[in-house]
Amino acid sequence: MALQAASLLPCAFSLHKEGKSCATLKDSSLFGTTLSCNLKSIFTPAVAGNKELTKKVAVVPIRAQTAATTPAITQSTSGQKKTLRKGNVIITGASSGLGLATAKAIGESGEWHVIMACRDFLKAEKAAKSVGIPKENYTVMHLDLASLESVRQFVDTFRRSGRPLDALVCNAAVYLPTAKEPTFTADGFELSVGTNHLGHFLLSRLLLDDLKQSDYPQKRLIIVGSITGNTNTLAGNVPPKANLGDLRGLSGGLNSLNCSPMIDGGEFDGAKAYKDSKVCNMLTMQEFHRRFHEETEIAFASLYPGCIAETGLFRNHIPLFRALFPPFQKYITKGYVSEAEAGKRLAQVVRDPSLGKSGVYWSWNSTSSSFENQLSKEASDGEKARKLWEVSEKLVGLA
Ligand code: NDP
Ligand code: PMR
Repeated sequence: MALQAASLLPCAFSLHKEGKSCATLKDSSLFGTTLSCNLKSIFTPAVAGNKELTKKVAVVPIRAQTAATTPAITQSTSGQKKTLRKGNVIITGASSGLGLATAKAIGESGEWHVIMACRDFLKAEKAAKSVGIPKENYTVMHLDLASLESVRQFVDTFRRSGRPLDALVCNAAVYLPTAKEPTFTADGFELSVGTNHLGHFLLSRLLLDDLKQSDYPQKRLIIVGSITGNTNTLAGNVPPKANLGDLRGLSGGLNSLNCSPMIDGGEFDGAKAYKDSKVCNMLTMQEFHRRFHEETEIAFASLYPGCIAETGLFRNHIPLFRALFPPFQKYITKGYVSEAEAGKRLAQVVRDPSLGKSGVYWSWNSTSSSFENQLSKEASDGEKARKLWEVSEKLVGLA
């Protein structure tokens, strides 16, 4: 990440490579923040492992079929599994942005069936049609991550469909940077953490059993993270910074009644709540890896797909931000990626044999090569991941 961030440094910033390393960004009403940071300290902790992966997972021939019912497995003479069916992937929030672009990249191949898990059924159907995913390659299923009941219903509906589950992509998110007051999920959790983390936590915990049962050669559970939750990067140092503290707000239920709506117990801040939720996403992926990878052979992964500056994620930001954010990312930070490119990147994490390593936070360099990135201290804190897991289990009714 450090390398990536360093290569993205805006030329307009005052940057001294030697002596006092310091980049100062003047306050900008466009981006609503003043950032004065010591680049050396930001970049030093992160060592970008910008290298091609060496571990190759056995590539297994997959022949497309139109129906995905009972899997047909045969054993080859070499002892390798062969499957004759399509893979099945659930993608949450596939009605726009990254989720839709990923559904398109995967759904048009003919080798996968995409279950688009979306809160707005009609919007998702129209979106799938508008990007031209062949209708035999996708199914829209209703899922509102801001309701634990809806998550449970979704899992039931999916199981009734009779499809095996080979990959799950936790992609949906809300970002509420201009909210003055918190809003809440059906279960009374602050909306960003409730949707982005707790809804996905319950979903992935319930669907773990389904993934375990899959006979597909590569089983994957992917939780989308972000650079802005990682304080070992320049982007992650733009205030307000992610910080889960001792999880006292989360332990209290994030409901603003007898506790704070923020994970760390502080005052409500919509932008921080989103970044905190991304830290939760990245910690959850690692805790899944620690608890289940060896036993299940499922690969757990997270990623930062690049700055997809034109998606619906910024729908609640002020219009001036929405107008200037894409050129800022394209020409100043050079962190911009199109939805289509980001969708291809996430699709790689779903199905590319070379990205099958578990416990990895993937990123891409400027030539679109993937590399195993380094998470911030907090986003890789094993003890915090364990505590987050236990508190989240209680909140979603699993413990
Ligand atoms: P979008 O707003 O385009 O996509 C978010 C999706 O989440 C939408 O389909 C939305 O549904 C869905 N969603 C929101 N709330 C719920 C809910 N309660 N239940 C079910 N689905 C819901 O944003 P992006 O494509 O940018 O974001 C996708 C992921 O990428 C997020 O995890 C985000 O954190 C991550 N990301 C984005 C970056 C960027 O630069 N844009 C950078 C790094 C990571 P609907 O269409 O109905 O609104
Ligand atoms: Mg950021 C290396 C530079 C870099 C990158 C890759 C991003 C990505 N951002 C960078 C730098 C900066 N941003 C700088 C220097 C500033 C101050 C001017 C800045 C500001 C900024 C704002 C106000 N950036 C933002 C916002 C948002 O509201 C977005 C956000 O934080 O959403 C949570 C955002 C983002 N910047 C990114 C990315 C990927 C985002 C989008 C969201 C996300 O993390 O999912």
